Formats: sequence, C-alpha cells, structure tokens
Amino acid sequence: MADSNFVDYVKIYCRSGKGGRGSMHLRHVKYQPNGGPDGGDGGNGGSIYLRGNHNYWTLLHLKYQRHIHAEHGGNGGRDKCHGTNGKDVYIDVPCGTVVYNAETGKYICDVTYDKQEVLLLKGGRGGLGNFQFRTSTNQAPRYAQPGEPMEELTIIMELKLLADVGLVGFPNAGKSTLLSTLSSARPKIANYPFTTLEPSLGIVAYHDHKSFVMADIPGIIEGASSGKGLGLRFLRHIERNSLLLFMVPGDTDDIKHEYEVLLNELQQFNPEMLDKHRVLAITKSDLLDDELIEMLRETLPEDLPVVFISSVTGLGLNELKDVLWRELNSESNKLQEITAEDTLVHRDKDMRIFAEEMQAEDADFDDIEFVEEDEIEDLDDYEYEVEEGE
Ligand SMILES: Nc1nc2c(ncn2[C@@H]2O[C@H](COP(=O)(O)OP(=O)(O)OP(=O)(O)O)[C@@H](O)[C@H]2O)c(=O)[nH]1
Ligand SMILES: [Mg+2]
Repeated sequence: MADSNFVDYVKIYCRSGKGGRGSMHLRHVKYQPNGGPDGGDGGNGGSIYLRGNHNYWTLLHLKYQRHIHAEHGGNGGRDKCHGTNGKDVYIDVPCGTVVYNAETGKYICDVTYDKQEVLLLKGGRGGLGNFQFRTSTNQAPRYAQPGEPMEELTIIMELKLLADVGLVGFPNAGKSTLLSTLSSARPKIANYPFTTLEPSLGIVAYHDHKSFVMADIPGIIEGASSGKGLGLRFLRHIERNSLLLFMVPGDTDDIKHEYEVLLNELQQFNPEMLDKHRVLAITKSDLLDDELIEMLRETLPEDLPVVFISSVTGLGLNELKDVLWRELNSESNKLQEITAEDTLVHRDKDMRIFAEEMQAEDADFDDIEFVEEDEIEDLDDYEYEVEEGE
C-alpha cells in the first residue's frame, strides 16, 4: 500500500500566520517638534482554508506535504504605515474529504462540493498602532498592541468517496467483475480473495444518458470490525453512498446468513449504515439452474429487492440497473440531501484504532517534527522603542 496512488488519509501540521504588531512611533520631523503619534497597525496573519476541487480524486498531492504554514502579518511602521497582510493558504482537497483533529480525533469539518471553502485556521489579527490610541488627554500614547497569536493544529484528512451505489460483499463475490461489466472502470479481477486492495469508482450508464456512480471496495469478512482481513478501513468509502448493493455468490451455502454477517459488520462500523437503502444481488447465477433459483428464492431475506445476476452471461444485469435506478430515485431515498452538506454524521475517530492503522500504513508518520521556520517571539518581551525621526 505504501507506494499506492490511492491515498485516502494524510496527517498535516497546519499553522496560520500571527498578526503583525502595531507600531509605537512618535513623529519627529523638522519644524514639527510635537508631531504626535503616527505608529501604523500591524497586518493580519494569513488564514488556512480548505477548498473542494473536483479535479482531485485522492489526497496523493498532500501525502508528502507535512507542514502547511500561512504567512505572518507584517509589523506596522512609522507614518501610519499598515503592515502587510499575510497571504492566505488554500489547501485543495477532493470532494468528500473529512477533517479530524489528529490529537483528539474530534471531527472538525468536511468538504463535499467543488469550490467549497472552509476556514480551518484563522490568522491572528494585526495589533493597532499608537496612532489609534490618541485621545485629547493622551496625545502621545507610548504603547501599541501586539498582533494576535497564530493558531496551530495537526489534522487528519480522510477521503470518503462520493458515489451513489456502494458494493458490499465478501472477498471473491464478484464485485470488481460487476463494476467492470457495467462501467468502463477496469479494477483487477482474479479468483482469489482480496484481489481488490483499494477502492475504485465507475460510472454506470443508464437509459437516456442517465448515469450513476458505483464504488467497488475491498471485500469484508466476518470479524472485520475487530480488524480481520483488511478491516473496516475502506467502509468509509461507502458511508456516503445512498444505496448499498450487497453481493453474495449464488453457490454460497447459506445466502441469508452471509447477508446478515455483512449487515452486522456494517452496523459495527457505523449504525447509520443500516438506514441506507439496500439491494441484494445473488452473483454468479450462471452456476445455478432455474430450479435451484426458484428454490433459493424461498430462503432469501424479504425486506429488500433481490436480483439474480451473472456478470459472465449478462443475466439480470438490466434488471439490476432498473432496480438500482428505482431505489436511487425513490421518494424515501433522498439522494440530493445525502450528498448535500451536513446530512452525514461523522463520528469522531477512535485514535487508538487509528494509530494502529497508521502504523501499519506508514510507520514514519509518527516522527513528524514540528520545526518552526521563524521562532515565535514571546509576546511578553515586546518592547517598544521610540524611533527617532530626523
Ligand atoms: N461464473 C462466474 N464467475 C464470476 C462471476 N463474476 C465473477 N466471477 C469470478 O469470481 C472471481 C472473483 O471475482 P472478483 O470480481 O475479483 O471478486 P471481488 O468481489 O472483487 O473480490 P475481492 O476484490 O477479492 O473482494 C473471479 O475469478 C471472477 O471471474 C459470474 O457472474 N459468474
Ligand atoms: Mg475486487
């Protein structure tokens, strides 16, 4: 996984800019002995924003970028000179990125649509210069404000792919085969478990130029919620899907049981997963004859639509697309709302589990050192010298 191009989480240290300090300066020019205060304000520090960008599909571009700093505000100067404002930094992320606090695991924000901007860290405000403090009774204030301090935060960004239909099944169930038959995606297919190690998306064309997006994720096995197999790490990619397509091979001994195991694992991951619409596909039906199909129908769960399909012969694929389309657009399945902001409740991360995942994934994430480019000045030590003019 280490050199894979599919990067779905990164850890980054972010720091906004501090505000520039206000200047404390008294005007001294020829023939104007009491020029009065003319210290300008400090500039504002730069802020850090996240910006949705639909040209990105993964967080790969951020993988090796471990520090992101915004510029500090410039200090105010004599002659009421305002300090320069620090430049803001925009971090472009793919739509579907969720941000957590790396220390506590607390959910911070998510970015779901193109050009969406979310303020992550606000830059410090610049301090006021002494010019601003002049009053009738204090005509030469010998003080100015320091700038506000910067903010810093280590964040974890996680990508949760945005797709309409998510495929859920044990390894070898034929998920990738289905995706490659229905769309032009070409995931790896082979007759052994865990062929798929990273999620992929495909666009499925439907009648009249309509289409929907399908996400293939690695297989889930019993006990995945306690870390077996590839664990539940990839389940977050189907968390946002409005519809889940369960896939169980037709030659399985107990189809209903296998379906329930999958359901249970999803529930362990996030109980809200069970609120989604579900469809069950019995795959590899070319291995079954009509009589067997009729017999199996009796034993299947009744609370969801069931379709017998075969990616090899094409059996049931059109029916499957019809069912998926109908479910996606049904009244109670409010696709629009699910993709809109704030409808998905992101649970805070359990940092204990996360640390293990990270260790397995990329061991050297832990030894990030936070080296400051420019040392922070201790605000208490601020001294304002009266600058002498000519
Ligand atoms: N007979 C038959 N075989 C199928 C069908 N669909 C898939 N297969 C075979 O099943 C095996 C597994 O298919 P994959 O698509 O790789 O399965 P998967 O669910 O993606 O598996 P993982 O990625 O390991 O989770 C392959 O050898 C496919 O050729 C089908 O409809 N009929
Ligand atoms: Mg696969």
